Amino acid sequence: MMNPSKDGDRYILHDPVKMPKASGFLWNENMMLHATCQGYVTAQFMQPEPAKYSHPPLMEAKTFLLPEPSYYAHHPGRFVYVKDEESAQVFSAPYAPVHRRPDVFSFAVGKQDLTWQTECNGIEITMRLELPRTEPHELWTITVTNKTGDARRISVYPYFTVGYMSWMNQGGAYNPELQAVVCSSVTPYQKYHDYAKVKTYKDKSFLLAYALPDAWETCQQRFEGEGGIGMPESILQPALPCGECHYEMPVAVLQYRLALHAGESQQMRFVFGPAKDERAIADIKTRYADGFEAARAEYGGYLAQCAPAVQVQTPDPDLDNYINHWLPRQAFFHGMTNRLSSDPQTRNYIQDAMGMTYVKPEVGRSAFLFALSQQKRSGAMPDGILLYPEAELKFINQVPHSDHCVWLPICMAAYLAETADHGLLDEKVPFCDSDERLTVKQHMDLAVDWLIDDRDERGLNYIRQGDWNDPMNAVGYQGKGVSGWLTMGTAYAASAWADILADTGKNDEAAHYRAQAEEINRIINAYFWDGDWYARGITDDGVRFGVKEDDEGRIYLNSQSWGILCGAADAQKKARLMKAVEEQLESPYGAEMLAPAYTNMREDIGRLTQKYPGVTENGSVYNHASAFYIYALYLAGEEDHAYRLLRRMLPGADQADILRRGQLPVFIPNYYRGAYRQLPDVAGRSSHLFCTGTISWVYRIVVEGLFGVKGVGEGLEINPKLPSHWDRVSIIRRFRGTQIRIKAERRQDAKEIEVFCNGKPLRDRVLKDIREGESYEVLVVLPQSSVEGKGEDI
Ligand code: CEZ
Repeated sequence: MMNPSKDGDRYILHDPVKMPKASGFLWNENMMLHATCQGYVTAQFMQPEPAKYSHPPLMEAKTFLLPEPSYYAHHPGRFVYVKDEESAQVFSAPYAPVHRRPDVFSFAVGKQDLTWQTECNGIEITMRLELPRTEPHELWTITVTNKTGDARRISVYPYFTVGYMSWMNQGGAYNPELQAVVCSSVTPYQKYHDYAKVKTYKDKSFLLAYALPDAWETCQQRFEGEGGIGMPESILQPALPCGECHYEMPVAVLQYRLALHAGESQQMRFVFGPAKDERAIADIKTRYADGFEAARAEYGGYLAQCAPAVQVQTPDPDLDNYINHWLPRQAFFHGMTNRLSSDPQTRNYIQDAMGMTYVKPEVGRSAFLFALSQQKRSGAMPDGILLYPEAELKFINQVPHSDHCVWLPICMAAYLAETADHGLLDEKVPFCDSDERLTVKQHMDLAVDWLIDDRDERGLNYIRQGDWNDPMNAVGYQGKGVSGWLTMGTAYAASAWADILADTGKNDEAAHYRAQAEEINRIINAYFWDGDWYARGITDDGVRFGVKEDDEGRIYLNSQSWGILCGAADAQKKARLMKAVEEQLESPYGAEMLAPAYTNMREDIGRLTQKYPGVTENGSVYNHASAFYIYALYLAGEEDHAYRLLRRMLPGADQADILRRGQLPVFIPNYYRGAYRQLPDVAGRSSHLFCTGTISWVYRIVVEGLFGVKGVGEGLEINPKLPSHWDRVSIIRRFRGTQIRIKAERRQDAKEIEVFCNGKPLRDRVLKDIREGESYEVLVVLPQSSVEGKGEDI
């Protein structure tokens, strides 16, 4: 039985095995946590670098977020074993590690909590997980209910994995004063000067209980004995051994013997997390002693800061639910946490700031200023933004990419459209390598000029070891290779910047950048147009790729999307490239990033071609890239086509599709497996990675494209671009301090879009002089199948 049903802002899954990786995520200001329906959990917190308190069973390499999670028997998780004291039957909640099929099961993903319910043989366990606003504490409420008409004697064992903490020092013991299992470790290090950092770390993992346990165990091996994780020997004994753990793998497991009358329930509370020392654990115990309600209210207050730009009602309730609840939540998560990295990639940081524009614009504003304060005086942007003074560029940020300046004007344009806060451009900001403080406007000029200058004798942008596409590391490492996409990025950035300059009355400068964009577009068409679509780049050896002659990687989505966005593609080119995308890249799960996926290393392109076909950049339905294309389709006036692809970003609406993706529609993932024409059996599977630049673009698409409620200098432009099969929608638009209620409907007799506000026609479809607190009722009348506005700016 698989029935993910929506219940307001909560999705409920009723089967623990059909979509085993179905998951939800929770976060707060210092941690994030990803949990599956079966009870596996991946959690990390910042101190200030990402750290763990529930580790895998082997020492883990420090890396960035993996493209796809994999789960295995000893994967970190939070579970409850239950033993019937009379029959000795055992099951576990939510499902792993015993894997006994429950009689009743649900996994409910809410915006503020995750809840599992498992019933076996008349005993029901519900596990509810919440987080407080700032501290990395998991707040667990576990309720045990006897659903039968008879008295039952059972033992219940909350089992929280601690895993392999450290090769230098790890152990664990039950602390009776704290009523907690406390596992201790020393984060491994070798350089003496690291000691100063390590000694401040929260190197203890604790499981704190508010109900007195009858027994406990702290050593994984002693807990499991020969029975293994599926049937630990020690729970078959009357009592857990109450042992200590001395440089073995620690675990936190407690035993409660319960005698429950017919229908009786017992509730227990636990806190699980990292701590510096026992004193800190004692403080934590006091903090939550009166219950979790205060923490819940405080977290609710944090989430309430997320004020979505639109609330909608359309003929597609699942899409509504995503737009109204989950999209703003996912955007807020990205912008508030920077994906829990201390050196977010610059392009991610700036795009996440764009997403904040729609839910909490002041955070987006500060992020633009902060990013610009790390710009070089030359105009170049660094590969990552360092969020605290000692932070360092790590992983991919040590590889030079040349696209980071592109995102500044493009994303700032969205912020300015939303807020009309042109004062931002006059703020003075320093550089990372100079004390000079220049205005944001001057910083932006430098960024765009840097892009314009960073071109070869043909006028094409150097790619170095990557552009938006991280693993395209061999195209230009010799200093000659160029990127078609990035050249388009430069043209698009220059024209976005020209628009901003024109909006602030700087017409001459605007004309200069516009002319630059036009010239670059001419060059793009001369070097990259391949007859039916745009090529992706030219290698160090002068070989064009992403072209008809290529057996693999013949067509790349980004060069088509950005060929439209930058204005290089005329109507004929647009029509041709859209046809090519439809034929070669579109799949039932969205548009793929490239096709055919590479099956062999191309040494002149790089490690992208070594990735598994259909995975991440090698031809998956990479949602971030799909979002660029959808945005471009709205720009091109292709609303039906755009909606079709937008809808495919979300699992559903039908159950077969949800099953195939293996994910609930509570977030848009980084990608769905692609290479649909090569590997149809796995195509469509979700990556389950909920950190993705897709989100801010989907928000922009929803606001500017689908619902057409984009801010302009003087007010709100109203121009919905609904798919032709939608007859009506209603939108509540939160905008510049007020709420505007909009109803749009198709009418037989309508010839063109007409917009009325409080009964009066708005001729240019712009609602002006918006005053805070004033009420606005807008009616939009649309012709039967609107293709109005084709090719207009959005
Ligand atoms: O990371 C994303 C980046 O965060 O890949 C995007 C890029 O634009 C984003 O800034 C496209 O390349 O290093 C790798 O090979 C990884 O594939 C990362 O590039 C990737 C994801 O984490 C995996 O999808």
